[in-house]
Amino acid sequence: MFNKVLIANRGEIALRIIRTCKEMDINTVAVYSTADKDSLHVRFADEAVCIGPASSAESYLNIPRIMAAVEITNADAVHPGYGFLAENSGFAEICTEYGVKFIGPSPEMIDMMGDKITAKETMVKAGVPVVPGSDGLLKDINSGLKIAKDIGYPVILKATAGGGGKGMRIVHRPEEFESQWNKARQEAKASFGNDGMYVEKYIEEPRHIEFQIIGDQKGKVIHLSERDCSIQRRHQKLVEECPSPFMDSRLRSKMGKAAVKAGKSINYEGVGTVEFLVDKYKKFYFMEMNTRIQVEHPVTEEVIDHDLIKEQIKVAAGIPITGKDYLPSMHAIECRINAEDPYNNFRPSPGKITSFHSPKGHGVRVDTHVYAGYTVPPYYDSMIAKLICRAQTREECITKMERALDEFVVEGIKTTLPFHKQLMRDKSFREGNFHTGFLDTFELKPGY
Ligand code: MV4
Repeated sequence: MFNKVLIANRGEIALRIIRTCKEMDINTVAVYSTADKDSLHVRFADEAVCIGPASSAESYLNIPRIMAAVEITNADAVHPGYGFLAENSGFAEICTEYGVKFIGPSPEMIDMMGDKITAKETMVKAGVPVVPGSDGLLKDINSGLKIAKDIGYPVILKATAGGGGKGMRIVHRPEEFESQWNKARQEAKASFGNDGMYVEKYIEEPRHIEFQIIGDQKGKVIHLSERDCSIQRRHQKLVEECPSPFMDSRLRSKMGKAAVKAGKSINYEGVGTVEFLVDKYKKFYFMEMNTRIQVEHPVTEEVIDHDLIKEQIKVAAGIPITGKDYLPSMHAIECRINAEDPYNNFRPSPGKITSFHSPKGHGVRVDTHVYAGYTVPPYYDSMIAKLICRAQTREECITKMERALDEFVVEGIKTTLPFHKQLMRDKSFREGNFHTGFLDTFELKPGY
């Protein structure tokens, strides 16, 4: 097992990783920017190294500074968390060159899944269902138009370097193709420096259902059930849950097998997420694979009752997986509490938290790095807490979430708490009747 893990991240996930390391008797090193000097991850780690000023580029994204912290503290592993350098293959490679374990998959695996066309081609070869569309990169606009005609409109143009919605355009009619093609390419070029595009049949009103997988160094891969992440706004997830209200045991078995097949075909090592689109006929299609621990991992932890960070560290240290696929034995829902004003287009609302009281009680979990008196800096993402509830049934889980949201007090800044309170009372949400476009027509009313 590792002796000392450096956590190349901040906020709640840095704290989350430190907690598990403590329980595993592993020493921890926090790195922090000057803006985070009062953060709990700095206080709770065994050692802490300041790596630069507030800007991410000069701190949490700065590989030479992080490697300097690795060197002076003599850490033998690096946990990247999510975001920042978690899917940066160059960082994974440099860690390996330094002789420290990058807790995650190999650089090659990160690159293979980071390029969406390569990822899709790999899944086709493995026999995982994908959305009908172009075979690889589109050579020019005319080949795109021809494929669109063959598969039928609407279609969706996607950037191979994309993900998370950037460089993506829906095309409803052939007349729109050229303008959407130009817009998508421009956006991809500006965002990723790569304007390679592919085209797919557009799946209308899909669910986003992802499977958690874990692979060990011996080639064993298992799945740990799904998470429904259809409640999103502008490609930012706000609520995740397991089981998906859309799931049945037959579909779970089929999708779980496909997710494991996806992982096995590439000899996947570490925790990963296989994202699928599921249409109204319950047909499912591979969308993307994430090669990191995700924000919403606690939902899975609550329903299978295992510490995913611990399992992730164990496989990184070469310990084989012993169990088999895990099925949910409870219901769990996570609400992301962001420092944003839901009444003003979810505008960021950084600043000093003057009072903070987090909900407690049976089946209630809060993952957070903030406290009364803490100042939310404006430089990083706006999530300040994750509220996770679990209960025997979805009904009870929603009821518990309503109770917990009512107990949650955050003063001094605006938060997404009112949004979640209204969502939990929404008829369609309660009936499990929603898809990825659900929030496009959701109107926040005053009084929450
Ligand atoms: C799609 C799609 C419909 N059809 N692909 C959004 C981000 C990126 N991961 C892929 N995305 C989508 N791909 C086809 N062929 C709809 C979306 C999509 C979406 C997917 C998951 C969650 C929220 C979404 C919101 C809008 C569009």
